[in-house]
Amino acid sequence: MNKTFFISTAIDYPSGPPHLGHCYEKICADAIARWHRLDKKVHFSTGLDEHGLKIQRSAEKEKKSPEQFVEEIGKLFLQMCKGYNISYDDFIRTTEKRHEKAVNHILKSMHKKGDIYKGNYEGMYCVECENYYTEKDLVNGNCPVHNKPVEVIKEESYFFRMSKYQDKLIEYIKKNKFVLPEKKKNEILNRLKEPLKDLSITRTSFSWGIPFPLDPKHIIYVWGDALVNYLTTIGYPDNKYKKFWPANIHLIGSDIVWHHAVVWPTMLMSAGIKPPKTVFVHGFINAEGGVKMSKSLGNVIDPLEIIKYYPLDSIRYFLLREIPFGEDGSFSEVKLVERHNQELANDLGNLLRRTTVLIEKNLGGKIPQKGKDELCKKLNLKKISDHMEKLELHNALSELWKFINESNKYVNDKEPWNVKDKKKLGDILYNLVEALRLTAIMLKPFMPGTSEEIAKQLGIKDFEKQSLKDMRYGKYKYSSLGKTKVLFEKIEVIQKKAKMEEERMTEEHGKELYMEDKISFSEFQKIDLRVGKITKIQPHPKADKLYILMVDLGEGEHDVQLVAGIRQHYKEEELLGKQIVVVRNLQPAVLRGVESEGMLLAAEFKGKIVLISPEKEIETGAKIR
Ligand code: ME8
Repeated sequence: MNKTFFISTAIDYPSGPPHLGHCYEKICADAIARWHRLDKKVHFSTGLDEHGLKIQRSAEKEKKSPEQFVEEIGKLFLQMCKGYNISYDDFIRTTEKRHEKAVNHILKSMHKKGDIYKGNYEGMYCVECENYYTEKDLVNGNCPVHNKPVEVIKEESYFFRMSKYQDKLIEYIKKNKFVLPEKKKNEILNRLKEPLKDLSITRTSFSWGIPFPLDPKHIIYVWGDALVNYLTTIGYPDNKYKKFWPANIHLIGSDIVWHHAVVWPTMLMSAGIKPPKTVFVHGFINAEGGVKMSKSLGNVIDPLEIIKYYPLDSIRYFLLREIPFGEDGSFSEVKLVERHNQELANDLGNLLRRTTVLIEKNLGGKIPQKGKDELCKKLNLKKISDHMEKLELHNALSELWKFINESNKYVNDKEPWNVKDKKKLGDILYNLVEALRLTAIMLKPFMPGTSEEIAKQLGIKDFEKQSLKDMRYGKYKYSSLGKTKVLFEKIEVIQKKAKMEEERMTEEHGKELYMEDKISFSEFQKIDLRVGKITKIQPHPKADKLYILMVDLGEGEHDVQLVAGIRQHYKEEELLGKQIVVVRNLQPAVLRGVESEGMLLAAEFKGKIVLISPEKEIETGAKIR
């Protein structure tokens, strides 16, 4: 195995717990890494992007140091990787010393090239995406990605002469399969029709980052720090990094293409390092019904939660098979259960079960001798490999399932239960065992646990060593079956999670009696009521009954804006710091030109208005039940 392959995921912001989008990216990268491990030496990196203002502010809100904050949230990301069988070779954190060394080294190389100069930055910044914006980029004055107000920054800064590399970059993008899928490449080339601006790469107004080596009162811009992780993980600046560089694939989501397709390769060009071979942009995972996951809608899917309800490999299989790789998709429990029951329990599970039961019953568990290949020749390995090369993971799986279904058809056609001739029966069963072994090798990237379980039941020793070279009929010498059992139990209840939730509610709140004019408890539960703390008050410029309030709901990154008609009942100083009750999941509304992201609760009697507050101080964001 002299060939090498390096794949990375983005490194996640540990500003809150991981969501299914983070998990999806890692599962896809894991499948690709495991595929290439079948015939190459692979380095697969993932990790955490721990610096920057977004993290600093999230920590402040929790009254924790950034170090303590990232340590705690970081554990959840590690737990997710373990739970989903993510076979990373390195989990890199940008607060590590080795990373600081790599960042300093590359920035010094860029400086030596004359590509870093001091200036003043004046412009807008969105902390949520840690990104600079110009007036032209904004949508209704807000960040185009998060639809939230941007901050105006004016500070001394060092700049990277990114503009110098515009032509070279365009040529590189045009000549290579650098940005994939094709439509993302075209989007970037379109944006590059405008002159490229130099990039502000240092900040002075906060401290949570790596000091800029040439002027330590500056902190390196979080992206200038984060992108370098791809070199740190393979040993840069030590020469050994060249074993895995240029990276084969940086796998990322669609909101960070610019950083990877423009900022990163130009930084590398400046430092005299080759750009990566491919930046592959996967799609976004939405919640049930295609709705974007968001904290305010309360529909963020927690990977550590769903794994309590569904088998790990069923979730992996569903995500890899259901969503065409490179396109957006939705998580749906109904579809997951359908695929689990049909493709995993019926197609694959029954194939194994039928085969092993027939061997146990007729041959006392002893696997017969090799006969004539009537089945394995139907497995189109070339097609699966081509799909994997083209990163069509969903098509690779669907091709494999064609073979699994061919194998089921073979059982039905041959009717081994009616075959009396021992030699003939042995030939059929051997062919099925071989078909299952080849299937298990092909499943290694996608469903590693299931693949091992099949091999165990077939009594295959050293299965971890089997790879593409073993994808030949008759290559393995069997003895007897291992312990056999059902591979996938069917999930009888669709939306198992919803069902379990219903059971929990009945347990806690009793069984409901139906009355026409009443709402059910679950209907009531849809209203997300939270305790919030008023952090800022402004009179509405166009309405003298209204205040514009900023309210901290304990969501870490930002306060929500409410417009409330209480100006004639409360003075500003009575409100500041007060805890109130907020309806968090109300559709946003615009009141006299100002957006309100929720509603506060108040009692009203004959024109008198009194705010509803918790009886005692409690953590902001506490749920009202
Ligand atoms: O962007 N579906 O971190 P991040 C699929 N620290 N993928 C999603 C997703 C969703 N709903 N939401 C986010 C950062 N992602 C930076 C990266 S790399 C040098 C620095 C993807 O935690 C997102 O596109 O916001 C990105 O690839 C990854 O999750 C981490 O996002």
